[in-house]
Formats: sequence, structure tokens, C-alpha cells
Amino acid sequence: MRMRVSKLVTIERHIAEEEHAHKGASGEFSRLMRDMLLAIRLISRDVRRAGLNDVLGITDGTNVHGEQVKKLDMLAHDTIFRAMDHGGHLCVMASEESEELIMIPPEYARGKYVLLFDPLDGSSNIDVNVTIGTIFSIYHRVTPDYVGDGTLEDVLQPGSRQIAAGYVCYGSSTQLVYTTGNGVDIFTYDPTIGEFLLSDEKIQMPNRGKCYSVNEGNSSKWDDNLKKYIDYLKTPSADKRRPYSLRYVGTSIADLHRTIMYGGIFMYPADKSNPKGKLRMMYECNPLAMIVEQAGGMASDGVHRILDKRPGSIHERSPLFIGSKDDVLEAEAFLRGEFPPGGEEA
Ligand code: AHM
Ligand code: MG
Repeated sequence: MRMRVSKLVTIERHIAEEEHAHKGASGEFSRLMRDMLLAIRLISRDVRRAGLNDVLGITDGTNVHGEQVKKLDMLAHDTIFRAMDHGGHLCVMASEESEELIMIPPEYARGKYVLLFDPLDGSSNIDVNVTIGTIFSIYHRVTPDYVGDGTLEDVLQPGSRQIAAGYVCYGSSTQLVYTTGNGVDIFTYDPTIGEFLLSDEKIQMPNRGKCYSVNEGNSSKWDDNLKKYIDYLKTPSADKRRPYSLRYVGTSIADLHRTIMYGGIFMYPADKSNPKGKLRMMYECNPLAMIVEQAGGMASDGVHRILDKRPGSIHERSPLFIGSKDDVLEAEAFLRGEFPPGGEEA
């Protein structure tokens, strides 16, 4: 459900007000987010001018996942690093585009927060002018030494410990979808004034939708229960609840954003070639799961709640079933072999 707002509120004011509501807050989180918003505005500018500014195409390298790195992937990664390395708020960062942890340069102070990010999500869509995004996730550091470098232990926290998560969708407009665990708000970027303004407040997604979103080109590698679930969604039902429509952009941000607004389910399941699916737990699954839960939806790996999973490494992958509660519960039931759910005729 959309709660459109008429009051004019910038994201900076929103963040400062949320922080003031916490007793004893020092303002450090607001300053951290101010730096992050600068990076986002710069990336948005570069994305909006792609085609004019030599950011399309590939670099010479591949990343830790063996994928070709696009110029815009690298530019977005560097922009976030340059905005965040010197503020004194972070003790360590990790990025989908960097094999190792990203340490704070020795000349700058360390702080109490940890930043994880996917600088440019949907890389395969960059060169064809289709929606792409940026995803980020913030944690408190857990190592007690507040002046030293952050460690792997600070980064490998379960998603339930995130203190903030957000994604930016470079679509028909640039929108930032953001939560600190107090509901989900959407801010739309007005490039003429350089501000993100609150456009939808405390959004709640439908309990069920009519769209499913999955790369069905992989279906020959799926297990039988998943195949049965997808067939079920496509089979007309007497109550007209099915068939579902298929929508698949191939950018998780875009597929998820539509799912949040209209309801339904977005999946990147495991398959025979990718036993843990494709999406990365730390940079994609966890922040998206926090946002969806805050909007009244659900995120699962097919069996377990995403936010409860304990990551073993920074680039670990996880299957993802995310979206409207009833749709995700139904997917889980199928994956357990309980189909059709409730004895309903498929
Ligand atoms: P990326 O972060 O390198 O762009 O990769 C992740 C993307 C997701 O945004 C999207 O859901 C998925 O890869 C699409 O994968 P596929 O092309 O296999 O369907
Ligand atoms: Mg990604």
C-alpha cells in the first residue's frame, strides 16, 4: 500500500529526525548517511548521462565472482569508496566488486560502523539502458576496539543485525528505498535541486500478488519441487487467482521494487550448476530481506529466514525467495514437497 506524502521532507532531515528520536544519539549516523548520499547522487548523475560520458562497456578485469567488470561497476565502486573512506564513521567496508575487505586508509580515523555494498546491481543491463541499482547495508562494529581496523568478524554478521539498509533504483526516476528498522520510506531524487524528497511513507506490500519473477531459462536445472511450484503459478485456477504473470528484468533491485509495490514473488533459486543460487548474501539478500520484512513481506532461502543465516564468507551466495508473505510461504511449502498447499487442486 502506497502512502503518498504531501509534506516536503528531504532525506537528510528525515535521517536527522529519526536519529534524534534515539536517546544519546551523537549524530554520527546522520553524517555517515550524508556521505553515502553524496556517493549516490554522483552515481545517479553518471548513470543518467551514460552514453554521453564514456562509462558504458567493460574494463579489462573480472571480479571475484569470475564476472566481467563493467566500467560503471568500477566507477560506482570507486565513488562509494572515495565518499566513505575519510569520514571517520567506518571501521571497514566490503563490496561485491572487491575480493578482500576494504580497509580504511591509515591516515583517516576509524569509526563504529561497517558498510557493505553492491555498487551497481544489474550489470548485464547497464549497456542497454535498462534499470540498474545500488544496494547498501550498515552494521555496528562488533569488535570492541573502537580505534582499530574493523575485521572479518565485523563484516560477517547475520542480516538481523543490520541497523540500516537501502537500495537505489535508477529507473524512470532515481528512488532510494530506505529503512532503519522503523518501516520503509521511499525518497525520489529531484536532480534540479539535488535532493532526495520523501515520496512514499511507511510502505506496506500486499500479502499476495499476481506476478512471479525468476530466470526461467534455468528451469532444466531446477529440482522437481521448484518446477511444480512454477507450473502451479502458471496454471489457471477456478477462483482466477492464477495464472500469475511473469515479469523478469534481470536486475534484482528492479524485480524486487516491482514486487514490493505490486506484490508477488521474486526468486533466484539454487540449481544444479549453482547449488547456492547466484545472489550474494551480504550485498544483496540481507539488505533486500530487511527492507521486505519492514514492508510486511518475507524473505527466505526456501527453508530458512534470510536474516537469521550466519554468513561464512563475505562473498557467500544464497538462494532467495522474497516478496509477499503468502507467496513466499506457498513457495516454501512446495519446496518441502507439500503441494498443492492446503489440498488445493493445482
Ligand atoms: P550483479 O550484481 O553482478 O549485477 O549480478 C546480480 C544480478 C541481479 O541483479 C539479478 O537478479 C541477477 O543477477 C540476474 O541474473 P541472471 O542474468 O542469471 O538472471
Ligand atoms: Mg548485484
